[in-house]
Amino acid sequence: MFRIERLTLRLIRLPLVAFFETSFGRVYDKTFILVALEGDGVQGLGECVADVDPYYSSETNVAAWHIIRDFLAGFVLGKTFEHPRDLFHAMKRVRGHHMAKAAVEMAAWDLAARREGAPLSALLGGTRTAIASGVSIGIQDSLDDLAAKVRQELDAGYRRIKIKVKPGWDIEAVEMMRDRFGSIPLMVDANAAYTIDAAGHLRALDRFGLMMIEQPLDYDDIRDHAALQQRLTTPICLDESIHSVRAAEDAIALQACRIINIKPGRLGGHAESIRVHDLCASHGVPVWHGGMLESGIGRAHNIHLASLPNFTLPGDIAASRRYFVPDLIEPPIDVSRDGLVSVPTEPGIGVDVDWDRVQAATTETYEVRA
Ligand code: OSB
Ligand code: MG
Repeated sequence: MFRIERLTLRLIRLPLVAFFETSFGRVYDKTFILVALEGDGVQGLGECVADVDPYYSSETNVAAWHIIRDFLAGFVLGKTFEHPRDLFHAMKRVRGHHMAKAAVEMAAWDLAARREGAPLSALLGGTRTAIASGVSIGIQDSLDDLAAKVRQELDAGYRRIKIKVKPGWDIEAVEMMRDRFGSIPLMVDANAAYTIDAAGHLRALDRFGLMMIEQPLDYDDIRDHAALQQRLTTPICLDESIHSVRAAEDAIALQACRIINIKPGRLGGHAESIRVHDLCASHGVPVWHGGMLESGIGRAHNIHLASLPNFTLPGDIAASRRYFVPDLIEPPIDVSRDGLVSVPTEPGIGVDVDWDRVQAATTETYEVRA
């Protein structure tokens, strides 16, 4: 049981170590909202994964700021909760805005875990002490640049390579990868860059033995993915389309995918993510944890969630140094030579925030008390 007495929003901007390009564009830095909730003398943190633009999802930082400040704050401030899993329901009157809700809900999980002196993974039902780590490599200027990046990540020990694809940067890129790197665990992510008319073209990927193709078709589509999966031997993994437990149920029922990517921001927080995780487990559908270029704070949340048993495939949870140097946490998150990231054992998310760095990177602040 805990009471939420204060909510603080910070808008933070950090330069990325290297640009990141997907089928919807290239980014050089990351702007996000850090949510802090305080109650019973304890603070919990959540990181909002909305972007500056509504390209991956319809949410943006500006929209999330508005939704949290003007609506969600009122549903949680001054309220006492039995358990952090109750927050998603408490914010139910607001339709959608899962990234905004998740940032608040996840801060409450951190707060509750710290209050109990337990690591977040224990509260979430995690069973692993370390998680298997993979990398997501963006579209590069040339195939040689891509090969150099892949070499570097394989040498670092990562257990799976994902490359971003789009029309014009797909078959040749995968072919180059197989030629140069052989049978490494490899997958592609299209971020909704194709339509069902490209089914014949995408079938050319089947001969490369990819682990999966992530979100080839539209961001809210289930039906065309089901039609496409019928025509591909490569398993489809859905990311953008799985915005709720119901969407996951629909996708499984319609056989629109064989694997699901879980991102708590997209689903509305840890509790909804656990529901999707459990649903998938009951249907024999493996899941893995996605990434949204999080700082060490959001990354720590992801690590704890990925310690649940049905996260059987390596996730997009890599070392801090791939994203931000310095990160907002000290020490940063690291990966072992054999591609594992340890689950923190200290209370809550279990990482130490460098508040001077947070302060230096903050461009706007808002605070409200119960
Ligand atoms: O589709 O998984 C995605 C980053 C931003 C938005 C969407 C996606 C991604 C990634 C990066 O693939 C994963 C990471 O390294 O954090
Ligand atoms: Mg994706």
